[in-house]
Amino acid sequence: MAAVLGTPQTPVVAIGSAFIDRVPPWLKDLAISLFGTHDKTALRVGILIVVAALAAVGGMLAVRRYWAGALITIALSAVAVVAAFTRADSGQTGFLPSALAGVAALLVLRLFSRRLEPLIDFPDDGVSRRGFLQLSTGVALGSAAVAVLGKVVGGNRAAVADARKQLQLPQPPTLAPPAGVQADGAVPWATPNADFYRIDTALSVPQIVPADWKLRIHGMVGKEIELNFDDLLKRPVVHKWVTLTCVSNEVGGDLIGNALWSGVLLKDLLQEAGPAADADAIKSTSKDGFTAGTPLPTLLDDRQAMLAFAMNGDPLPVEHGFPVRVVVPGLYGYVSATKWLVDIEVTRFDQFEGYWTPRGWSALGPIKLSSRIDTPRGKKVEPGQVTVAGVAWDQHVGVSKVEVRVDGGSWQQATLATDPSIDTWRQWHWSWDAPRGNHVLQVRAFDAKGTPQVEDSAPPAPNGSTGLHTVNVKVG
Ligand SMILES: Nc1nc2c(c(=O)[nH]1)N[C@H]1C(S)=C(S)[C@@H](COP(=O)(O)O)O[C@H]1N2
Ligand SMILES: [Mo]
Repeated sequence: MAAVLGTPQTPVVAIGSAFIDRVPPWLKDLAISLFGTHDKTALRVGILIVVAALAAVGGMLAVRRYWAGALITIALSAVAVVAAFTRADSGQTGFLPSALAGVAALLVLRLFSRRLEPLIDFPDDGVSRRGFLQLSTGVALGSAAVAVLGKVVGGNRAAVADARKQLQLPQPPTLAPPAGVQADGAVPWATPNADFYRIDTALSVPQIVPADWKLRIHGMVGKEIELNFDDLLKRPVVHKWVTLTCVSNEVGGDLIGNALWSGVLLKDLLQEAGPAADADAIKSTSKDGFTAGTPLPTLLDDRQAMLAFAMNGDPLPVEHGFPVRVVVPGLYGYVSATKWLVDIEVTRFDQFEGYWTPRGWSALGPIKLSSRIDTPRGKKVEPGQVTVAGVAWDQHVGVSKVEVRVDGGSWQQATLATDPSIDTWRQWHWSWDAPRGNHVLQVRAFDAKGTPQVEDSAPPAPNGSTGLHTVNVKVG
């Protein structure tokens, strides 16, 4: 139904999205730590279970008292309709799937309760039984037909997938990682798109064909700019390795990935627009109403913040922001990396709040210096020479040293791999003469100025976790 109407707001998506907009930070963290990047699947399944249970109760009530079942049905669809109305990407018709689903449910309920009533009083009546079975089959076939129609008419998704496949984008000179960046035993220095962590509030991913994409840069500027996808591609293109990190990443976590991004410098576009002298931020907005507040200086300095359209040489995957997203080295994603970007307002931090700020997260989100052990992890190793390796990162500051210690002993210096710039993670390895027994490995990194990472444990909220990654290893 939602597909026929060309809106992402199916009843489950509407309720789920409104729910996501309202969860407190601790619940978001809990969901991510329980389900990882499958948190959205878990939410969908959860909503379906709750709705199915309520519908079953409604159905049972309706056999004897139609109005009681009808009331539950109306309440359920009302929740979905209200939820749909609160969504930025709802448009004029966003409430319709939920409303129509409610009407259909009422109709089915009415038909079923009529057929079931005689069956309860006369359980052996063959005619009533046949009637009931026919009705059940009819309703099942009808639902299946609507679902198939939805898939066929839901061409938006297919059209976007198709447009993405057809797209010819300027290619980087090479996709190969620079020499010497990979440490043996650490994760791949370049994260394949398919393995790149995904975090966003979008239960149904916004679908934008490049031909429809438009960006407006406005607000406190001398000259408003509006550009479409072709205009964007006509501008000088940069290719740059940047490591993206989520503020919700726990110590040792995997909400971090490194990719070769291709795009257009925000610095050039913003300078063309001419920000007012007292502007200090941009508010970037996505198609589905997510917003990020980013300090203007991080977009105007030499770090090459960009409007990215490609990731590791491919058009952005749809779930990573197709066709255009923001990438700002050094800042957590929630304050910078807006996917499905449609609007940039030049403004001041005292005039607005980004999506996560009123939900318990800091307005500013520079990435914190951190380090992680990738190997050995979770498996027994043989006594003798054991490779300990991992990654460390302090984007746009740089990592100068990494140390490892065993069982709380003295810190040992690890060997650093090279880094092409201060905007990517830096890999390291250390050779450990491992004795038999159970041991504890820890890692710490130092930034470019020689300052060590914060050892005290802090949770992700409000502005990023701290603490030492600690790994237990069984040797022998
Ligand atoms: N439209 C939109 N963009 C978004 C978000 C979002 O919820 N909606 N989440 C941000 C957050 S919190 C992070 S960490 C990065 C993650 O980008 P990725 O999914 O491509 O790894 O996207 C950012 N951009
Ligand atoms: Mo994030």
